[in-house]
Amino acid sequence: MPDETIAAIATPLGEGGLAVVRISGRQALVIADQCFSPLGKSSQKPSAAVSHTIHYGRIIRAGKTVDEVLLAVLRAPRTYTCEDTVEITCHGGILPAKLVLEAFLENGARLAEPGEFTRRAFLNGRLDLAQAEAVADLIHSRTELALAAANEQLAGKLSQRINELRNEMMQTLAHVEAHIDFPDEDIAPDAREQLLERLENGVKFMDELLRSAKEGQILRRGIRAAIVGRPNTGKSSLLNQLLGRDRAIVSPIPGTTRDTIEETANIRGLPVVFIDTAGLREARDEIEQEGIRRSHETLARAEFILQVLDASEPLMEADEKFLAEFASKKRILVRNKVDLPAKLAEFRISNSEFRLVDVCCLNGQGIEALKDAIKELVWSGEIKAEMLQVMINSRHQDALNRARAATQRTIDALRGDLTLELVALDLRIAVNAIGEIVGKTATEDLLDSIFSQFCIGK
Ligand SMILES: Nc1nc2c(ncn2[C@@H]2O[C@H](COP(=O)(O)OP(=O)(O)OP(=O)(O)O)[C@@H](O)[C@H]2O)c(=O)[nH]1
Ligand SMILES: [Mg+2]
Repeated sequence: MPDETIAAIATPLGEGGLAVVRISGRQALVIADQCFSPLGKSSQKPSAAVSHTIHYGRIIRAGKTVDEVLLAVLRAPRTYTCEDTVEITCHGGILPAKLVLEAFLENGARLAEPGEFTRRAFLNGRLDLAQAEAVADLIHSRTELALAAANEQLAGKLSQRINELRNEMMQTLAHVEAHIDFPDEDIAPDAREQLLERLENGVKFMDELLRSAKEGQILRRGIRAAIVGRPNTGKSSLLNQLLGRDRAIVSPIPGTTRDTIEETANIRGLPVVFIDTAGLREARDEIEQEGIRRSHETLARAEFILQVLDASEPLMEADEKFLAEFASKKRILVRNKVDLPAKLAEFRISNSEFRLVDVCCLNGQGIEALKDAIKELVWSGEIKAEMLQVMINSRHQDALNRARAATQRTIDALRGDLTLELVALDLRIAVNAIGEIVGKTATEDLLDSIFSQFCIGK
């Protein structure tokens, strides 16, 4: 149990209606007593108050009133951190919250590090590591689907499966180790078969979890899509249509977009980061040259592309060049301006699969079909509720890959009749790697790297 009492502003810094300052630790109530002067009959000093009650009063600092506030008293262990906690709701705006925080710090609290409240929740056993990560996912989620997945993980769905897997592996390990202690008895052939079967089931289960990694990443950080094509084909108009607002400048002058423009849209529940780029052609000046260089860079980093063609113009040499050039990319061809007389003849692209969607970015025709096509390209098949229950992140993926490799080595060692010490060694590596996911085996460095990604006050 850490001794220090920590405090931080829990709301974003800026002007708003309300702000929340939070303090947690052994001295939380005592420190709050020093700063809080209750107003009205039913309000009390924090240390005299019953748990889970709210009190109206003033925060006093250096003899002066800082703000009128509501103060919530939350006594251990039924709190976020499992420690005594006080939450002050003061007026929004940077200064009131800052001064309330100052008052706490001057009376013995220490400024919390990013994620330190959640870290304490983890250290005090209220959340495991996968659940703590889900808190960050929840805060950062950009679509309802991502939120649903974060909520499932916070509720412990992933942890439950990981713990089951770990328990299975530990039992197997215990079995193997028992035989190391009694070297005279070798593992009987049928017992050996049972162990192998268990281990193989473990590998199968890990593979199942690993398959969710791609979807998990998409939901967490979104997927990047570059909008590319010749100048004036309607790339910026397409970006605006997909976002449902006028984000990028649109004009009939070719070469309007110079810099790349990046915005996230919710496409059928998936966060997609669209990047509008400068039209690709021989650059006319230095700025355009830089813009086109950035277009190519964006293209290289994108996970898929929307290649825009102008239906009112014949296929140009440049189009053909790009059609061939981007053949290795996942892509959707977007034939824009279908409201105008069609000049773009049917075309073929050798050795490349693609989808073609007709749209009109002036009136929005075809945009819904394009969204379906994007969803289908990114996430083939239905998005099922069960899938959201386990969406591993890249850290889990890394740990599972190590666990899988070690389990496979265990299987090979057991089959190859290697000494049981060697079998146990790899099996222990696997158990530890699985344990990392929920934090059963976690180093300080690992915790630092996870919690440093949190915001202050969480
Ligand atoms: N008729 C018609 N005009 C369109 C359509 N979509 C875009 N335009 C027009 O085409 C012109 C170019 O559109 P932009 O969106 O600026 O094209 P862009 O590809 O971003 O152009 P650059 O940034 O110069 O590369 C504008 O005048 C748009 O109004 C469409 O579906 N139909
Ligand atoms: Mg543009």
